[in-house]
Amino acid sequence: MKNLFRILVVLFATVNSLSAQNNNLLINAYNRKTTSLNGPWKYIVDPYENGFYNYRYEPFENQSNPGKAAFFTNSKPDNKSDLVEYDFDKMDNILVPGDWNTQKENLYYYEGTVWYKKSFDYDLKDANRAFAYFEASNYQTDVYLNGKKLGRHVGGFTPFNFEITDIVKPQDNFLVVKVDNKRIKDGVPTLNTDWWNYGGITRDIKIIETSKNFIQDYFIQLAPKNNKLIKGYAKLDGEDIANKRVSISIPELKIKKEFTTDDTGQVSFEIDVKKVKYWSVNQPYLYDVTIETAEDKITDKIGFRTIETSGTNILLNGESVFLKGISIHEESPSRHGRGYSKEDAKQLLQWAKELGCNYVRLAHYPHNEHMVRLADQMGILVWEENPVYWTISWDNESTYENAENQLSELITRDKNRASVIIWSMANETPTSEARNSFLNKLAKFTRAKDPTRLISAALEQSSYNGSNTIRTIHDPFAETVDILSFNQYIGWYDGLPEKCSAISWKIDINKPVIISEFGAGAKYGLHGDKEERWTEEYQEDLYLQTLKMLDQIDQLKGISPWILVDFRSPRRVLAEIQEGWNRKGLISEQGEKKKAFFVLKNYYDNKKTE
Ligand code: GCB
Repeated sequence: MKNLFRILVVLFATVNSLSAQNNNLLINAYNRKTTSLNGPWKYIVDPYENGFYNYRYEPFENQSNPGKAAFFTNSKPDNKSDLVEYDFDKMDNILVPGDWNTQKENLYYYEGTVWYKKSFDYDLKDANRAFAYFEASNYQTDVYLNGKKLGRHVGGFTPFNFEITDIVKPQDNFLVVKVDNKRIKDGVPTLNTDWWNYGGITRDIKIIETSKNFIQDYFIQLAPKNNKLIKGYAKLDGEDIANKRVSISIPELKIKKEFTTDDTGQVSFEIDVKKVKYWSVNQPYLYDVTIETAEDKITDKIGFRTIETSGTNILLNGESVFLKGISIHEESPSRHGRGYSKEDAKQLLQWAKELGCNYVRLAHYPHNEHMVRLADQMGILVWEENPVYWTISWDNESTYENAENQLSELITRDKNRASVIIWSMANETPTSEARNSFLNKLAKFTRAKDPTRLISAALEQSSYNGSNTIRTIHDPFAETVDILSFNQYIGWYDGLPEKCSAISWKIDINKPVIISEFGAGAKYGLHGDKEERWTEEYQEDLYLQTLKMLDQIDQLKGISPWILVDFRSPRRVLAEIQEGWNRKGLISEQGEKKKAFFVLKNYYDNKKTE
């Protein structure tokens, strides 16, 4: 009986410990009333999770009285005899945002739990509500305010928030955040990746203050295939949200429309527009848009464009476009750790522009929001990607839910960005029944959530009917995607660059093709002949040969070679060359441009956009 009671308590606590689900995510954190919690935080490294479990490995938070041993209680001894075996305030500081790996030498390879603590005062207006908003932390995050659990979030690259209205006090709050970046087989991504598994609160954290009933989410974009109609919705959150007036205004278009919410606090709308300056690469025009209720008002800058495919063409505002792209990892060019700032984003996107790009592939997971907001301003088209990479546990239902949740959070965050044109479901996922149905389900979910954008995935190529020189795409998921994208490494993992001239492509599917990756490793400053691995000349030759080969593909509508900048990867261990870096960058981590950069730039300068 006692045991049954204990099981019930544990069950209740588990169900009750809310996970952050994207359906309460506040969008447009940039234009709300916020207080930053960035800066120095106290931290405790806890590989055995002493602060989370008791000695029987039961989570303290599931116990009716966790006692002082649980780190989230942030306890101090009551008197000189009292035993408390930790003290956040005596610990060292770590900066938030920021990965721990590149801030602390002894945490460079660390994968496990670190506890963060920040004390703060907060003056919440009586009539208002407050939320702790995380732009991202990797990978599993448990959040506690003043000793109470706010919830858990799983996934390293998307935002989440928890309401703190009833817990936050004018003084002496302590926010304790447990971040665990252990790789797990059933996770998304799974155990193996070719990038650094940076741990920590890697992006901004802030308190967002709202009115009691506020505008939580909205979608304001042109309807698919109709450039004269804005279609969308707005969603309120609160206890009194039914039957409320919501106005949408775009002063420059002389639009001011009012709508009334339904029982769930939502409005769906259609607004006719006539003379729109369409957002494009050459004219990335953004309109000031205001969404307003009696209690709340939020503004955004939104561009209007259509994106669709027709046969083998990609049409931006009805005109065919060739995507001159580059793949990018989210690494800071100055700090050589996980990127998070506007300056990081600016440097990466400026390099892409310098290369002649009109398009970037943000690989292999959602990047920070600065990237897409800047892309909106700079006129750069964007491919965004879910971290379904290589061999996820396709059969595991909770792995699917996790993947869907991460993608859903990304779409929720970025669905008003004109620059974003493609949602990528996955990267290099070997075909199988389970994988095909996983990806099809994900694509169906994505189309329902956002019918305005294109769906793709970086697929794999294969030989045509066993021929070594004829290549094709043989993947059932090719039927589902709008754009047929695939990675190929002929000349690097598959022969030498000269092999490209022997290859021909036979792709029978009537869709636009994007080569989502090709590339070769080169150490900046290492010179030799073009057959010598790791030299700039080898990489340069591979680009020359590959571009010539790819130009033979009739449906070719874009490329995003691998990759803009050398990036950290623990897989890359070759002494003197790699030293923990994937060297396929066109630019070294020190910002030096390799010869291949200029080959690609020259190709783009001479390539017609349409
Ligand atoms: C790939 C992967 C990418 C790797 C790259 C490489 O196909 O998609 O994540 O970093 O190859 O360098 O091998």
